[in-house]
Amino acid sequence: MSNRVAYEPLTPETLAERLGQLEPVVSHLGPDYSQWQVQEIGDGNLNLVFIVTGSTGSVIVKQALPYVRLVGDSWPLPLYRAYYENCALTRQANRSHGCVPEVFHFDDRQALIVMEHLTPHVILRNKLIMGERVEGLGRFVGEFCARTAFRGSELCMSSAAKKADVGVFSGNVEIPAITESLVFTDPYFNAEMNSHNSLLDPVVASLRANVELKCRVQRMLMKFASNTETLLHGDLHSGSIMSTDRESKVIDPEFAQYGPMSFDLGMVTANFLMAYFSQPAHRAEDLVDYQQWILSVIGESLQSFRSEFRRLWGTERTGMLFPAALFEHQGHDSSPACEQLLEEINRDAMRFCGIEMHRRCLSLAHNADFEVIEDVEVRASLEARNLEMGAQLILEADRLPDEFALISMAEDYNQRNIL
Ligand code: SR1
Ligand code: MG
Repeated sequence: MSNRVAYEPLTPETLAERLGQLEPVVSHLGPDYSQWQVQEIGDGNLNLVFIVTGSTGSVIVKQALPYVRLVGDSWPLPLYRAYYENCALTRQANRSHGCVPEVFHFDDRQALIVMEHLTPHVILRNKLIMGERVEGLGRFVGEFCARTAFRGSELCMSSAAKKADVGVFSGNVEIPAITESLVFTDPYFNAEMNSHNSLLDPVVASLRANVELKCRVQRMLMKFASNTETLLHGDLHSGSIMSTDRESKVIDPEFAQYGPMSFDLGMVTANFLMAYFSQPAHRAEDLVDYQQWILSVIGESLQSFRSEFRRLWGTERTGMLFPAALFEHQGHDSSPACEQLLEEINRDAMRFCGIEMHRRCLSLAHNADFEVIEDVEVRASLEARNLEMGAQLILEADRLPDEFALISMAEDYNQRNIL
């Protein structure tokens, strides 16, 4: 498909003919495009996603739509977001090798990315709802977050290269605006696109009446919007991770933007906590052990983040920040500075975590962990634990020294009868 052809959404009927001459696609699927099988699998909020299978393999074709799919064409969204997603995939592939799908082809005009079909991987959120374990998950997540955070920052990059890249991503304004409102603002008032389980009304009213909480969240929004420490994935939840029983990959960085190093870590931790709190509705057998396993994933991801960050600090600190010239070359140990930074990242991650726990129950785009629970009373009792723990994380993150404290807080809320 030529870059000169005007944008047109693909369909299962037109895809093979439109992509049938593209060498990077043909080389994966085989030349006879009349034999390709095309299946639209997009169940996300924004895009078209197809699995295309030919005689010699399969690929994923992802195409942006000019509107928010979840809402419809009343909410337009620029096609150029596919360009930023492609930029993010390229950078993540370099910074965290083997952790994201390989890109085979990008078409700017068609807002289309052809990439590796991860198989037999499935969306991690579905595995968590089914009670399936993934070997090495915590370590994978922690290392991915540490490598992308560190290597995308001026701890590693030159000032000029990093600032040029901030410039590249600065054209992407609508996508951050979605997060700014849906994540940080809408949950805390009666916004138009919000919805929540009405049995949660008293809990929600108390959150929305808490001015200290709203101020703290707005302070975190200020960091999110103004701090350009590193290139974020921007939407790292369990629907943005695909896993087998022993391997994981991160997908869908269409919300990539420059932001604070703590953001991705906080978001993904929130999604593990929501998986944890929702479990009593998903299983009776193996409940205790499975919940413990999720907590161990949280613990391992936070520990792995720290240990990988420290390793990179020691081996790849080649950027403008904390240069060896100021520390090691003067005979001064820089590790206390690294520890201080890690403490700050952990504190902010816990606050972002609490905010994500709120938004997934209160604003647009709830998560399936709770949404698939049919009994609204059961669902409300589990969501209430999640909402209240989220508030404590936002307000008291500075009293939470490490993952052990986080895990015992989660165990405590998991026993509470709030409603
Ligand atoms: C309108 S987009 C809603 C949500 O979907 C994405 O996955 C992001 O989480 C976004 O906030
Ligand atoms: Mg997504």
